[in-house]
Amino acid sequence: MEEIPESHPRYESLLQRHRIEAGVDAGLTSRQGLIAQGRGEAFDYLLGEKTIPTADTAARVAAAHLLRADHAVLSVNGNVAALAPEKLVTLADVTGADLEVNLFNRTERRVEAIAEHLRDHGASEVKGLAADARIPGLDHERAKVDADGIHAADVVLVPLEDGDRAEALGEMGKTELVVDLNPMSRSVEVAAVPVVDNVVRALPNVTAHARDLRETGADLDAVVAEFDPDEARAAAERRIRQGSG
Ligand code: PTJ
Repeated sequence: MEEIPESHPRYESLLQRHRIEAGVDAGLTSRQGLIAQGRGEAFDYLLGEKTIPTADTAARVAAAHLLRADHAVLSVNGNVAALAPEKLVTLADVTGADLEVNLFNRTERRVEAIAEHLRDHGASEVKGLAADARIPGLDHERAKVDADGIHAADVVLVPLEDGDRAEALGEMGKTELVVDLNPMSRSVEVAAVPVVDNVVRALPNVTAHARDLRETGADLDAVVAEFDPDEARAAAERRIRQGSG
């Protein structure tokens, strides 16, 4: 990245690509993660590479859910670990949520590398290594979770993934907060709170809202009750299809 000046119009996007490439080289990110990043980039381009107003509202509602949860967990895959490790750790600190590595292309080596990467960025505890419980109804590696982590959580934040685990977690009665740039993805469709935004913008935004909600003593139940996820999804789709919404 040294040769690309910060003034380059695509600097942020190129930086994210670089982080994903470095994540693959470091054994954090799967090679499929490169493809997922390309898909995300295309949606981000269409969204104007900025947080649209309804994504900001959803980020505030996600913060309210994390703050009022009995037990919240931030699920971590190889892409978000490469893109935003310090942002995950800060969000977990501010909201009291646990961090748990949960992978689609799971290998023990990659789980351990991601946990270590998060600890290098300040995480005190990272779950996901025990994998001593299963999400019912899923027959792939993402079903493996910690009994005292995602399995026991009432609120789970799920950044960028495909949708079958999102659906299965919903069936377990958990509240799901999803961050994904594709408003038509299955995980966004089933989320209680769909944040249609790039994780690199959404995570610090949720953190900022959590700090603000706490400092102002906001009524968290009211923030949650007023939110309409269908409207958030529709607004993001309008923005992509028509450039407005
Ligand atoms: O690390 P693993 O093994 O758990 O695998 C992770 C990936 C991402 C490879 C796996 O979950 C996967 O294949 O996901 P999909 O089906 O490609 O879905 C990824 C979704 O994330 C797509 O809807 C993308 O639009 C979206 N996306 C990609 N990059 C970002 C993003 N959403 C938010 N922020 C991004 N930076």
